[in-house]
Amino acid sequence: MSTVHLKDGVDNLRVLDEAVHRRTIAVISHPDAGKSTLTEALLLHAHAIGEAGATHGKAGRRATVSDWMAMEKERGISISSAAIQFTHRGTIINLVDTPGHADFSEDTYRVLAAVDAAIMLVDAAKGLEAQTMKLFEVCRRRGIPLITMINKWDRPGGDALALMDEIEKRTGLFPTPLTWPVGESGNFQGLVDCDSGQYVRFHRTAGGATIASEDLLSASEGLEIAGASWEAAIEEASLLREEGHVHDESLFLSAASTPVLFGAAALNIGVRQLLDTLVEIAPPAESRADTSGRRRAVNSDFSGFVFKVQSGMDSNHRDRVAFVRVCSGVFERGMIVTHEPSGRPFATKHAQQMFGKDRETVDLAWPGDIVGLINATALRPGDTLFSGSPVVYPPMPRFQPEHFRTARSTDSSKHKQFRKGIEQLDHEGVIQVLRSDRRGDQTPILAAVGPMQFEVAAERMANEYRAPIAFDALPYTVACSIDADTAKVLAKHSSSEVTEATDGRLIALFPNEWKVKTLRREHPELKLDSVSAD
Ligand SMILES: Nc1nc2c(ncn2[C@@H]2O[C@H](COP(=O)(O)OP(=O)(O)OP(=O)(O)O)[C@@H](O)[C@H]2O)c(=O)[nH]1
Ligand SMILES: [Mg+2]
Repeated sequence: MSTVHLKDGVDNLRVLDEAVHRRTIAVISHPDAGKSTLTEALLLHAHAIGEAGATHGKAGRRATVSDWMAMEKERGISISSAAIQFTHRGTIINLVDTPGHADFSEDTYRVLAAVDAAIMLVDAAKGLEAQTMKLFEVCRRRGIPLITMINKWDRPGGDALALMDEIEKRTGLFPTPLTWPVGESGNFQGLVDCDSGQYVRFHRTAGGATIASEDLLSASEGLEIAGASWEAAIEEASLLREEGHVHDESLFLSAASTPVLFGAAALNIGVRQLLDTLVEIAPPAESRADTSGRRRAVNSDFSGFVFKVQSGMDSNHRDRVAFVRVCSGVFERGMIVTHEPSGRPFATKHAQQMFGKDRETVDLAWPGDIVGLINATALRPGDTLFSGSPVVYPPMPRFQPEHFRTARSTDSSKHKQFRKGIEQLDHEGVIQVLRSDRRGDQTPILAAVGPMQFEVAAERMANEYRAPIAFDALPYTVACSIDADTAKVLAKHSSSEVTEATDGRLIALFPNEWKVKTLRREHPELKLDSVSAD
């Protein structure tokens, strides 16, 4: 293992240099827009995999590196975010494919706390769908620069100019196309490179498994080959250019404009252009604000924070992985850092680089990188790790759960496994585990953002912990954060239930909003706050 001494001026420069060559990016959108397919296509183009969809899904469906969970393969949807690192043109890209389904948005929100930019994927036929808008709002609040990719242009769908209008009207972002489609959606004949005016023609490959080779042709060749489609594309691209829709780095970085690219991820069209865009214009890893708003320079001592904890990624080892985003300094495997919440030293002996579910030992990591710390049982999402001067990064956003069920073991001989599994799901934090005096430890309450999280919990309990569970419905839809005095008052109200989260927070559950409103009116002194924190 090489040693890097940060006090040494030269190595300080090395950290800066490594940070400049890092991009940390999430792919976000409504379900099914093609995030996992695009992730796979980016890997293919960066030569990180030889063939797209090589790991097969159910019923011959194309599978992807990022959808590694059995349930993801079976259902063809992403359930859990997956981090992947690859290199393109000397730049290291840490890409996180996120689940689009609203039930899993807690995971996606956490990822957005850990990245420096995002690719907002838009299905050409559907435009800006509901969940895309929600995630866009999160990006806006956090000031995350967005690159827009209009996907599935091979299918009949929307009109390119109308999509630009929609983006501008609904997000307020000024769209600045970097590529423009030749041919209407459903008749994809290639791209105009808006900067050079060249025609990019693609040769499709069988099933989109390999890179679609491309020819870079002149405008006159474009006219010769694509005729009226070329003319229409040039006319539209010129119109936008005249109206000032031209990429401006500072507007993009301040999240005022969004570069737009067109493509078809499943056919690998427009993917190389996106990859180049990530290298050329996406922001590198930079200083990050701590809880007080102070920014810790990338070349100061090591610091990072946990944004995700996941177990069961490797069925042979049954271990758990804490994903750490490196914010400053150099991470050296084996280094002893401070675990900020406990103030205890933490040894980083088992550190790995993730590639979907595959991984390899990582000895050094730099600002922007995502490191998997294995079996780091003390780590929870949101925890800061540092060496040298102390720092605390903001906590992870927390969601308002709206679905509540009790979980019980259906196999009494599996009591230990049941406890262990529930505890692990609680530590991961995408489902919250609440305990109530009325029920005891045997039947914890699981609180979720969406009902699909229960299905995932049941499947994981059965498969990862060999502790099958059953749920019982609860008559609650609202959770409020309360204090001890409020708990005393609520104890007299049979329609609500006072519970305690593992971290000691008191949470009251109510059948509906109306009940909470009535209580507020009758007892204005009660503390009945939102559970969510953003
Ligand atoms: N025709 C066409 N189909 C595509 C394209 N990109 C993706 N698809 C298909 O769209 C479907 C959804 O793709 P995914 O990549 O799983 O979508 P996702 O955004 O990751 O979905 P979630 O993870 O569930 O949110 C799959 O059947 C893909 O093959 C494309 O460019 N053209
Ligand atoms: Mg997906």
